[in-house]
Amino acid sequence: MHDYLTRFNWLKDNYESLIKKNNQPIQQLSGLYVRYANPVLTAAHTPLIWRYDLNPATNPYLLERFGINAVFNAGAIKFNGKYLLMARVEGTDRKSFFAVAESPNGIDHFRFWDCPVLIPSTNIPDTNIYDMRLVAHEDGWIYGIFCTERKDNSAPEGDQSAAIAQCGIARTKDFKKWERLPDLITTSPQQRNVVLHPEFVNGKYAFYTRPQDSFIEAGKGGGIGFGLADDITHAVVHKETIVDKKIYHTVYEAKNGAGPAPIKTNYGWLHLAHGVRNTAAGLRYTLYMFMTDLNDLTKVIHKPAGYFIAPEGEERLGDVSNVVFSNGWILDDDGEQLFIYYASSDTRMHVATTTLSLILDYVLHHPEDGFSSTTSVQTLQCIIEHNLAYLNQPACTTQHTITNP
Ligand code: M1P
Repeated sequence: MHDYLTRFNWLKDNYESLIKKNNQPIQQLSGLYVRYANPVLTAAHTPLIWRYDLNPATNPYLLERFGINAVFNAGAIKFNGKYLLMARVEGTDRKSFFAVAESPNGIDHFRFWDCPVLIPSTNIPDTNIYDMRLVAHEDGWIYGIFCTERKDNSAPEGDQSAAIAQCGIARTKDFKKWERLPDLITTSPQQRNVVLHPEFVNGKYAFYTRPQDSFIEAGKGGGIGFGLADDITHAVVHKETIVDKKIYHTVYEAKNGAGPAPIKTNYGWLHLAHGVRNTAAGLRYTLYMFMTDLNDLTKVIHKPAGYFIAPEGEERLGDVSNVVFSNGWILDDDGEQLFIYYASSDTRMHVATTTLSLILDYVLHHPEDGFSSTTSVQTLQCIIEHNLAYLNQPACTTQHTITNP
């Protein structure tokens, strides 16, 4: 009993000091956002009452009875004055589930609610569910749009990893009671990273999709798609239009996917997305932004070149290294303060804070990608000439003219 109590107090003290730890801002050279010293959620943030049987009669050694491997890819929303993250919690058994963690300020002191979320199944049970986007739709419901994964029964018996990914849809008013709706139906074999647009479009529900040929490969799906459905209770998208396509030799050459639901601004709909490129060390996931037209949601009107957030430091390491992924952000009630929640390497959650004014300046004025080394140098030359003129310095003098051999 003595050992039990010592261990219990040690666990409790560690847990409470982790939850109560204040987060410290870290300025970034880019000036685009502020990172924070500590992740906002990790496996160690999950409640002790999930992981341990606390009764010394049934667990005299106070062993963990339910292991948590990682907490990542969280949806986000402000609800009743609190910043909520709908985290993807992954057990050591590899199954993911959803759980709500709440913070009073959005940057630290995130504490999980006592019970995880039990999402009802459709008549084809999910094997694994993950990556929920939370969308407060103008129809009055809060939707949870997530990926549901089931075994691919057409795969040969020897292949126990083939899966089919589709878009699951559930809705709630209080985050406690959830109504499951039928999965989204599209013409593509698989779907992941589907997001619901927060407003009706011509009286219909609008979805950002990610058509894909197989479980891992986006293949000829092309990029981030867009489609309309008449009825959310039997959502069918008959036509997907590619809004933001994969492009050779960019940070979204291999695949891309929508992040959280876009934010409406005076200039257009602001999108955060992830882009995936190939490297000799495997895939690298970074986050990028673009803006679509207020009247034509399929038209990209601004798109800064390159990534907005890439994995840095400890973010680069984890279960799936070299990954940042975001499916949640919160624009605060003042319409200005922006909290960007992102996961690193499929392991933990972070926050970056910024303002809408600053992000609009970035999206509207950061140079676009010219898709070649030459255009990158030309862009750079324009910036340098502009600076030299401003500083009353002579224009670049060391340029070489390339002559034909
Ligand atoms: O492992 C990185 C990410 O891979 C998937 O994203 P995508 O479908 O774009 O490749 C998702 O499974 C995501 O959960 C994961 O973080």
